[in-house]
Amino acid sequence: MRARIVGAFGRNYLADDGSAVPVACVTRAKRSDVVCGDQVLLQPGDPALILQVLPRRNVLWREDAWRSKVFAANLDLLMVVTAPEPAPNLDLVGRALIAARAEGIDTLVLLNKCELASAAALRERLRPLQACGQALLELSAREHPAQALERLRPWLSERTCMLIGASGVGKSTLANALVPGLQAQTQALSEALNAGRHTTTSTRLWSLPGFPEGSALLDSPGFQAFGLHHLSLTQLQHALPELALRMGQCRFQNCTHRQEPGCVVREAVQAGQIDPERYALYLRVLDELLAPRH
Ligand SMILES: Nc1nc2c(ncn2[C@@H]2O[C@H](COP(=O)(O)OP(=O)(O)OP(=O)(O)O)[C@@H](O)[C@H]2O)c(=O)[nH]1
Ligand SMILES: [Mg+2]
Ligand SMILES: [Zn+2]
Repeated sequence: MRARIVGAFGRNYLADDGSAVPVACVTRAKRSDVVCGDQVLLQPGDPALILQVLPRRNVLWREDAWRSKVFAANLDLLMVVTAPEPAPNLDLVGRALIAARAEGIDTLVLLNKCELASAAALRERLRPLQACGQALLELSAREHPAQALERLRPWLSERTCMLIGASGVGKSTLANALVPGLQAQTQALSEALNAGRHTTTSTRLWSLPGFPEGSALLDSPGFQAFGLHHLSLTQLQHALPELALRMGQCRFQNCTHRQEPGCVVREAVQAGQIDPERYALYLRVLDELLAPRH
């Protein structure tokens, strides 16, 4: 029996096999990296047993010096959510975008809480990303949920779309605007685990009501770190649009854009054509790639 994983809680999973209610299932092994979005083969039972994970189209993951973590698989769109409050972390935003682009997953940046006066500063900081072609939408998930839905509609149709971002940026508020009733289903669990806080503790996949068949949304817990140790230098350079645009133009074919002579990337930084904050992000990730593994 074929099914799609829609919830992951340690060894316990929920899978959608086309019936009205998701089925509970487990893996045979104690540890596994089955994730939301995975297509699996199930052996019916109570709980059902995950026999096999079918080949993935793509997989979103992060890796630091000590461990790696898979977020989700088989995505069409990664929506990286940011907001003026709590204090935005553009390093995390940039890293999530790099991870998605390296896997060939389409990306969209969402500036949520756009009704706040403090959104102006964030809007300015995001301009360099837009200038090199990054798609970006402004929303107010809490104040204007219907408008948020209409702005996102063309992006979500017949795709599997994931919300990712720091804790408190409004991912679940937005998910609830897109999938009414979702809050009631997740809140009880979250409150039980977090003594009343609404923070999301596990990734869930929901089909989008009022959208064509095959439109799905994933909400995920906020994250604080996003290591990119697993990327190759070429993957990193292709995943940053500012660098990809200038591919092959430096004097040296294998230029790392750090201190080689005749480097068009450093020239562009000095000329103000590449944002210094984005170049600094590149250098930080580059240091991680080149660092020894443990
Ligand atoms: N002002 C304003 N507040 C918002 C908006 N959207 C969400 N919030 C508030 O931001 C806070 C955090 O929202 P959540 O949706 O729980 O954030 P989250 O990203 O899911 O957080 P985690 O689950 O911890 O990762 C809540 O108090 C929301 O009411 C918005 O558009 N404007
Ligand atoms: Mg949440
Ligand atoms: Zn260079």
